[in-house]
Amino acid sequence: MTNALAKAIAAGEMDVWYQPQIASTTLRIAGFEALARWNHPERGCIGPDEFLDQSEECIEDLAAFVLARACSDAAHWPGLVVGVNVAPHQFAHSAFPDDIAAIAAAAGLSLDHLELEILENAALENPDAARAVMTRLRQMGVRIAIDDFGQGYSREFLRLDLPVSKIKLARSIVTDPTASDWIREFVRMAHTIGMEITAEGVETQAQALTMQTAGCDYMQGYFFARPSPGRDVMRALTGGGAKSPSADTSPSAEES
Ligand code: G
Ligand code: MN
Repeated sequence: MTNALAKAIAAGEMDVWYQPQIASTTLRIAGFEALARWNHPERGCIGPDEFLDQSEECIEDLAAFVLARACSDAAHWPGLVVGVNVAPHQFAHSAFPDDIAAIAAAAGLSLDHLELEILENAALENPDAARAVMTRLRQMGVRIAIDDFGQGYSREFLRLDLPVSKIKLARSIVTDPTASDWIREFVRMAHTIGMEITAEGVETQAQALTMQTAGCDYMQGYFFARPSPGRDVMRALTGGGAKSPSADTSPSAEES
C-alpha cells in the first residue's frame, strides 16, 4: 500500500527546483539548493511545507528521489555545489554515507560538489551519532550544512565543534532588524573554526547589505532569485552574475 506521496513520485508529479546561493563578495552563483516541488493535479505546484506532514511515512522515498535527481542535474553544472535537504532519521543511519556515495556515483556527481543540509535540531539531538556520520561524509569530500540555524540565538552549537562546512542562518534571524550585531559576532566566531555562513531568506536589498556587511559568505533568498525548475538553471548560469545589493535598483518582487 503506497500513500499519496509515493504515488505522486511514481506518476511523475514530483519535481526538483533550484534556488541559487550567491557568494557575498563576488555576487556570483556559488551553488543551488534543491527543493522538492509537487505538481499536484488539484492544488497546483506546492512545496514541502504544504505536503510533508501528511506524508511522514514516505519521507525516505521523497528524500531519495530528490537526492538522485539533484545529483544527476548537478552533474551537468560547471563546478557548482548542490545543497540537498536530508531528513533527520536518514542522517541517523550509519549506512547513510555509503548510500550517498552510491547515489552520487550513479549520477556521475563528484562528492565534493554535494552539500547535505541537516536541521540544527537533528544535529543537536544526538551530537555523537551526528559527529560520526558527518566525519565519514567529510572524509568522502561531502560538505555538511546546518539548516535553519539560530532560532535560539545561541552560540552553544559552535562549542560542539562538529565537522560542519557551513551554517545557514534561519530567515527569522536574517529578517530580524535587531539581530545584526549578533550575526556579526556569530560569523566572526564561526570563521575562527573554519565554518562558512549563509544568510537564508534574504528578501530585500537592505537585508542583503546587512548580511554582506556582517560577513556572511553566501546569501540566498527571493531578493536574488526564487526557486526555479532544473531546466532554467543552465540558463541562469550562462546569464552571468547576480543582482547586486548595492545597485541602485529596488528589490525585485517578480517571480523567476
Ligand atoms: O528549510 P529550508 O531552508 O530548506 O527551506 C527552504 C524554503 O524556503 C524553500 O521552500 C524556499 O522556497 C523558501 N524560501 C527561499 N527563499 C525565501 C525567501 O526569501 N523568503 C521566503 N519567505 N521563503 C524563502
Ligand atoms: Mn535547506
